[in-house]
Amino acid sequence: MSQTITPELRRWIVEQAVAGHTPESVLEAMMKAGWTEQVATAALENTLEQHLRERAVVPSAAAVRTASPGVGARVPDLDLSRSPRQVDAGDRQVDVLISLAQPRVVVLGNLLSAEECDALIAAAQPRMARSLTVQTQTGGEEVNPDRTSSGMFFNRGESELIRRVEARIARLVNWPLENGEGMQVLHYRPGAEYKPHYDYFDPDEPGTPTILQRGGQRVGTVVMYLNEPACGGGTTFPDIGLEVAPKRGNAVFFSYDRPSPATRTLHGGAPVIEGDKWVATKWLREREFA
Ligand code: PD2
Ligand code: ZN
Repeated sequence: MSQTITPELRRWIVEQAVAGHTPESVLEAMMKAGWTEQVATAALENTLEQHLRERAVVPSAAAVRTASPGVGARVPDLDLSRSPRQVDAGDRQVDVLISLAQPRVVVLGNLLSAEECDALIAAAQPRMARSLTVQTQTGGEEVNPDRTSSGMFFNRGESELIRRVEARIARLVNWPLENGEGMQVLHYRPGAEYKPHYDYFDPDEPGTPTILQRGGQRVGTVVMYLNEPACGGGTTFPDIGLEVAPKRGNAVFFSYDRPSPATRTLHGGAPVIEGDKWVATKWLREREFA
């Protein structure tokens, strides 16, 4: 005898489970209704497993919106109360070159030494591939035509150098090291650019709930310049008319308390006109990025 598991039957099984009936009693009821034990058991297991998977994995878009950080949410930030000129980042005094309140953008000098920049490029070079961006349609990754650079990700804490830079950034912006994604290195050749975008994940994209399961939203970015292209390659913030010069060892930090264009954190990598450009980006999440 062939018995079909209809959507109505699935719904009924889930309702029984939610109402607190034991699987044994649901099985008994199904067998009374004419189901063979073997088929009823399979239908029950399959339906309840699927229900638990769906419930556990992906929250609804509305739930994601409610769970997103909002206006005034705590975000990474530098403490400039002691000095508007320098910040103690633990193992290094970092220069503050420009500090903007809204949007929160801080241009930093001397975040990395020349040796650290060179060592990051050397460690990244053998692992470079055409850059992927997180695909918010699906939660996967894909080659993005707006990003003509090549790139790689370091694993968090993977070497002494990476640990040192990660600890420095965590101290600098007062944000737990565990909330940082693995550092990304990008390499732009002449003509390559990164068109203006937001670094947060768009809550309206279907893949975003899956992405947010690991650490929540992005709430801050640190772009570090590892070398100096001969011409072009600044980091632009079109909404506020700011362009940050790519100077070796310098960096730009910005934060965003909600995943909205109202943060005015639209930014891009202007085309490199001559020479190469190397940057390292650290994205900071709301919670531990495990
Ligand atoms: O390389 C840049 O200047 C740049 C610009 C915009 C990097 C990023 N975004 C990024 O890595 O998110
Ligand atoms: Zn960006």
